Amino acid sequence: MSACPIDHKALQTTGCPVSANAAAFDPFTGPYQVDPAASLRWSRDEEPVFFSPELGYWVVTRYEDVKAVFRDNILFSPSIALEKITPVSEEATATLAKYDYAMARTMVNEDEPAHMPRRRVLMDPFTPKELVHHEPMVRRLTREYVDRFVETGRADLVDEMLWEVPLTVALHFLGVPEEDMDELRSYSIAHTVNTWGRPAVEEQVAVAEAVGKFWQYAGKVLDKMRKDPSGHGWMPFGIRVQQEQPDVVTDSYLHSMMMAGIVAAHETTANASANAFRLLLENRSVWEEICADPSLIPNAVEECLRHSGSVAAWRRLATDDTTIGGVDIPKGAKLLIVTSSANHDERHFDNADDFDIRRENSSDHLTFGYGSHQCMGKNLARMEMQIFLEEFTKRLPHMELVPDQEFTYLPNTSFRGPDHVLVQWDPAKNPERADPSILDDRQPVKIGEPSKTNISRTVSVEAITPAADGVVRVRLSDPSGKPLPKWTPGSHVDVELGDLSRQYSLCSNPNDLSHYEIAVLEEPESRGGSRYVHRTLQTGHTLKMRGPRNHFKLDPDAQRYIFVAGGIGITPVIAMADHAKATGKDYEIHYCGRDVATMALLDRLTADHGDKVEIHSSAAGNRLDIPTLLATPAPGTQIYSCGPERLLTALEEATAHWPEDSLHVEHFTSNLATLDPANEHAFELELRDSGLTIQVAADQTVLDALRASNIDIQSDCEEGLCGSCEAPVLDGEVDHRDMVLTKTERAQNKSMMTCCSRACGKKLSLAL
Ligand code: FMN
Repeated sequence: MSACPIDHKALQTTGCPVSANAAAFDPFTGPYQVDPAASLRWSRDEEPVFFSPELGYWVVTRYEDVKAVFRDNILFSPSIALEKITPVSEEATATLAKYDYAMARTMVNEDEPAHMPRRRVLMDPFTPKELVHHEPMVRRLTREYVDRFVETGRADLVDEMLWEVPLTVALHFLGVPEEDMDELRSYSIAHTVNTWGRPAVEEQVAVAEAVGKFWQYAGKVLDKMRKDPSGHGWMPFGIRVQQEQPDVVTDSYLHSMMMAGIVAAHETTANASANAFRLLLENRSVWEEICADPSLIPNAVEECLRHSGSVAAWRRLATDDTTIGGVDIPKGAKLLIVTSSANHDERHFDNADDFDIRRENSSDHLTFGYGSHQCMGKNLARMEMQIFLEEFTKRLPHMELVPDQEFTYLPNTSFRGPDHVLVQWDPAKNPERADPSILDDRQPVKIGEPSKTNISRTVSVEAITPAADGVVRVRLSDPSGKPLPKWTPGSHVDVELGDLSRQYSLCSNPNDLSHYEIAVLEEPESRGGSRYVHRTLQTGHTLKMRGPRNHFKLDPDAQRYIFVAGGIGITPVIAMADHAKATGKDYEIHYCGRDVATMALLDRLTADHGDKVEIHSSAAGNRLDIPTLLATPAPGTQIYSCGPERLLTALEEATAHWPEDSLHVEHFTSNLATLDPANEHAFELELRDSGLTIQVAADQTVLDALRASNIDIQSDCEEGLCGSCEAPVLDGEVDHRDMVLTKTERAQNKSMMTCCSRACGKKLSLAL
């Protein structure tokens, strides 16, 4: 038990200000071991940063605070990340010494300025282009292990597969020769207990023995590799780098790196996979969904990592007096940053306790850490988990958890996964018995963060009805009658039409989730999407749909709204007007079109909004006089418009003298030209949170350059329309080319759309 670090004299309080909950916090037993996120809900709500006298650590539990600690690796040193959380007995220390155990700093716990130069030179084998080469090995191992038990009807997924495959993958990735794999495998577990657990005194010596042997054996294997470092794998790569840059990658560094690399790649993935299977099988309908549609697997993996990650908490040391979430933290304070709690923070994840594989921001989870120390192997782990799930959903979709089993966990603060996951199935129902060709199906692995493009749901076309000349209304619903996700006015969905993906605004009633409605205009110059809706799509068909997403949100605080729609741009506007009416707001609608026969939703608009609507048809000669409408700025009034470019430009001009950001527009089309390297210049991208500087070539987008460097960033339309790939800008002038940011947002230069915008000058700095 550590002394309370609070200076009571200075505070002039009597008693210790550690709250009862904080005093009772014990990460080694009870609720934290059962469910760390749930056990700290009180903290997220009431005391997000607290001192634990039991642990001697300050505990940080909210998303933004945990991320802020990860972001600053100088103020919050990683040096204690691998420190033994329970002091080691003298006997155990002597045992480790017997083996010359000299685990030094590794990537995980190394301070600057040493850390980043090493990380940079050792990163290459982890980039997507290199990882692709490991995919066949992961597939082969997964297939072999499942083959062993697929006909038996019962297995312990951990003992029979999930423990060994990630370890073997890790050993292959490191380049360890096959003949040395078995021995290294046997030592690996001891390390976790040694570092993160609370072994009893008598256990400590046994653990130290195994750790010492692990250390020695790793040294032997390394020596062998040194004799011929030409092979694939991270260690031979490291040895080659060492030959060129011996000051950056030292001898002792390689030895520590080998041992830490095995642990880092092995247990995290084994535990994460075990957690994922438990979670998915406990949520049977989700399991069935991914069996039916394996394209959902990449995001399901991400949501499993968020909801039930294998790294429950991590550690940092405050190198100066500071504050976290408004709480004073003294220099020298040790911090337990509880990523599993951050991942369930309602302030960042809506309905955070729900397990939702279509969640758009699942991949914001902090299970891999964040910033300059983010897990280098994250994409290898993602690949393994995707392949495991693909194999099981294909071969054992009928597998279920053995009922009433009790899940146990190795008591430790940081690594979390069940010791056993028992499953059973009827081998007579194995799909491969009836159709062995299913074994040949391959789901593409998504290396890197899954983009939103993967998160789709199937919807049925309930009805297609004419809505005006050239416009149809399409009614969509869930095939099993489940309610569709909630949405807000201004939202759109992305719909797959043949090989194309197109966005359509929702124009039905957001309170009725039994169906969605969209209205689609057949474009005379259609690239295929709207033509497909009009000519191929039929009632009873199913479609893949993603979203809803909203980049055209109604400001709930506006006193008054002016809605201006041009043609098919009425779709988001009508939903906004419905909302304004329902919430008793003052509003007016101006609906402009060529002639009334082509104007969709007119009946509904006039029926529901009566005298609030003005129809402007050029055929009837009553065009909207925009300059007159907007002649007098009205503070508190917000203008929302969607329609053809010339309408939006006219509105922009007419509101130049209005308060900033009075006008909100949504573009249906992009006028983004394709990237022409002859007219572009290369520039440098500084990624401050990651401590990296990368180059963006003239023929490359910022998004491409980020992906190639293993930076997680989402994207969807990749033509500057949807806003998914936004990144925060710290420095440098952005050449904005998107259709999403407002003029003020552009001028503020605080964010950019990485799919299309570039640097005006030679350099941009981003908060990534
Ligand atoms: N087109 C429509 O006909 N109705 C809509 O409600 C609609 N909403 C859109 C919402 C957003 C956010 C965006 C970016 C576009 C929207 N579009 C809408 C345009 C379509 O996505 C698509 O570009 C159009 O149907 C033409 O596609 P095509 O050239 O493949 O036929």
